[in-house]
Amino acid sequence: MLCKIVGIPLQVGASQLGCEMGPSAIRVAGLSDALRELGHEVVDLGNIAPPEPGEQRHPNAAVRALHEVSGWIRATTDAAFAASDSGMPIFLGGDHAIAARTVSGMAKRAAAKGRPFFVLWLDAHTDFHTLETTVSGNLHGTPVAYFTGQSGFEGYYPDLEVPVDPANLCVMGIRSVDPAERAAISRTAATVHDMRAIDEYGFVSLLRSFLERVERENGLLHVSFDVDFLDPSIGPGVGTTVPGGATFREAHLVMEMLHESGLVASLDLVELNPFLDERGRTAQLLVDLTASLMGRTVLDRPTRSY
Ligand code: NNH
Ligand code: MN
Ligand code: MN
Ligand code: MN
Repeated sequence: MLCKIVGIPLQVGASQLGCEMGPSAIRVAGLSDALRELGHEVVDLGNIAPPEPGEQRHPNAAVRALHEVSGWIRATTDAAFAASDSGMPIFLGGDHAIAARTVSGMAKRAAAKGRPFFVLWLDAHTDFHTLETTVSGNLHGTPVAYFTGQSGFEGYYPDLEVPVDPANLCVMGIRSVDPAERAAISRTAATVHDMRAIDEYGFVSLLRSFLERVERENGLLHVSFDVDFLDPSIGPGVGTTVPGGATFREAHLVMEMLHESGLVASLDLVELNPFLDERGRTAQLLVDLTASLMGRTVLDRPTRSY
């Protein structure tokens, strides 16, 4: 497989600065070599360039860094669409606001190929705020609402060419949802598995049903991996740690199942904050998890488990 690495060092969508170092840390932790060891071809396209400075205001006075975030995501969609012409793009964030447009760029690609498009969102948070409902004003809390076509982004974020059908969205790992997001996402057809559901049914059965659907419909799957999906004990390098996240083995199992499915078309690795990391261990774990997603196994597995 041809893997295309694209860095998007946006950090002002989060309150804690430092995500702009994320792409560098993931590169230093050895992403390209890990992929090459698995037999993949790797092209590192570098980082996309920052937008022109400027300012834009929103009636919700809490909203922070609107011009900068919308500038980055404007640039990102073209990069995502271009990178996905062949091979598998791996987008290195940067805070999660970049997914507003990695996802919509990939949705545009799927539409161009005439394939249905699905998103697996691995996160402690649903990121389903609009510009009106965000209370923190941190725009990394908005990408899912944007790319599923919720209203209120018009004139602020770039126009959405191909919205993602919420019915094709599966969110896993959830354990921190603000009241407005909770109300809004429950009005959609999105599948949302909070940690309670995962404790009760396990990742395997929940993920299996989603992957079976993607396969049945011949879909293209984008995976958006927020570091805070992980339990803070194994992934401390993130600004928004929430206790009770995926364990080391659960996270690897998710990635291994994704590999076996053969359905993943693109990946975001976001919210890594190297300033908060401990001797690079979170960056290293992201590289190892990506290796699992791209085919690293302990032993050969003749049959697939999902
Ligand atoms: N919902 C909160 C907010 O909007 C938290 C969002 N933070 C994240 N999302 N890290 O993944 O501020
Ligand atoms: Mn997120
Ligand atoms: Mn999160
Ligand atoms: Mn936040």
